[in-house]
Amino acid sequence: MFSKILIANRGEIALRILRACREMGIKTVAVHSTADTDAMHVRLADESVCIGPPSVTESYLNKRAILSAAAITGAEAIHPGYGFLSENADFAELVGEHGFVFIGPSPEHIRMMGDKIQAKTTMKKFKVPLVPGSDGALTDLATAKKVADKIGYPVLIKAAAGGGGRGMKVASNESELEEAWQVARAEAKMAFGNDEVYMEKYLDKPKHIEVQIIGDQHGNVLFLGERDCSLQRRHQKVLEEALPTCLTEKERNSIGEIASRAMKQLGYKNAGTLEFLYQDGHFCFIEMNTRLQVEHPVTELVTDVDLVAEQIRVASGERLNFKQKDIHFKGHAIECRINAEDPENFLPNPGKIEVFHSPGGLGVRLDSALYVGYTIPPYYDSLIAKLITYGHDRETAIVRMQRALEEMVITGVKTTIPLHQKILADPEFRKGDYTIHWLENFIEKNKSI
Ligand code: MV4
Repeated sequence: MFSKILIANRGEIALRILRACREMGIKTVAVHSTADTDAMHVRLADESVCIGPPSVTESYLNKRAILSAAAITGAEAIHPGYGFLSENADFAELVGEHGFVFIGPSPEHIRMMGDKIQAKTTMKKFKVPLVPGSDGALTDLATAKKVADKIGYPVLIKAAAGGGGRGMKVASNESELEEAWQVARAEAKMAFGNDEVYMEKYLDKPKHIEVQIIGDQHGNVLFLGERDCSLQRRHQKVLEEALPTCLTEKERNSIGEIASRAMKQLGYKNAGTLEFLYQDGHFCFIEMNTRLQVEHPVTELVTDVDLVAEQIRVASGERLNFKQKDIHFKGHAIECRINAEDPENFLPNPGKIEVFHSPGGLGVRLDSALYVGYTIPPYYDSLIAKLITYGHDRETAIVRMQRALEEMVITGVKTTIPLHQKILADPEFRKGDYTIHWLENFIEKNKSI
């Protein structure tokens, strides 16, 4: 096992990793920008190194500065958290070349899944169900038309280097196809420097269901259940749940077996998430995330597995602490992402925290790096807290979330707490059968009242 880990991140996820390290008896190194000198992750770490100015490109994305920090502190491994360098294959490779362990999958698997076409080709090979679409990249408009005729309109043109909703264009009929083709390619070229695109049938009312897996270096892969992440606004998740109540136990085990078998065949190591669209009882793989995700706590609460501890164990070469037969899904968990944003227009609202009262009690978890007197800098993501509740069923988790949100006090900055209260009180949300379009409609509807 490692004796010292460098955490190449900030905010709540840096604390999450620090806490796992502390419980495992591992020393921690924090890195920070000059804007984060007073940040909680710096205070809680055993050591800290300033890696650059506020701008992320010069600090949290500064590969050389992070590697230097690891070298001068004698860290043996680097945990990238999520965002920043977590899915940067070149960084994962550099980390290895410099004699450190990257706490995540291999650079090859990160690179493979970063290319959405390669990701789909790989999944197809391992018999994971896909959305009907082009077999690989589209080379020209004529082929695009043929594929669209075969699968039927509406279709989506997606960028191979895309993901997270960037570089996607819908065509409802043949006359819209040429423009969608041109625009998608031009946007992909601009955004990613790569104009490779592919086509999928457009699903009009799917749920976004993702499957959590983790693999060790001995060929073991665990399936840790699904999450329903359908509640998003502009491709930013707002509220997540585990397990999705739309799935029967049979469906859950079936997709779990498919995912873990595929990841075993691929030789995938560390934590990963397979993203699916789920519509009319069918799962269609769309993308894979090769990192720990923001919403991992809901999975931890329903499986009782410490995902970060397992990531560290498997990166050090140890075996997973659990066998599949040890995993028993229990209860229901919900996460509300609390952002320092105006709940009306979602504009970031950084500033100084005047009052902070943490909710608590049975079934309540708060992952946050906030403290009274802390000034949220304007340079980074606006996520300031993740409030997670657990109960023996969905209704209990919801009521507990409502109670916890009422207890929670944050003043000094505007937050998205009022939005969560509205969502949780909504009868349609309470039924639980929402799709990926529900939240944007809900926000629009609430504006006019
Ligand atoms: C789709 C889709 C409908 N049909 N693919 C958006 C982000 C990227 N991860 C994939 N996305 C979508 N792909 C097909 N074939 C609809 C979306 C989509 C979406 C997906 C998940 C969560 C929220 C979404 C919001 C809009 C569109």
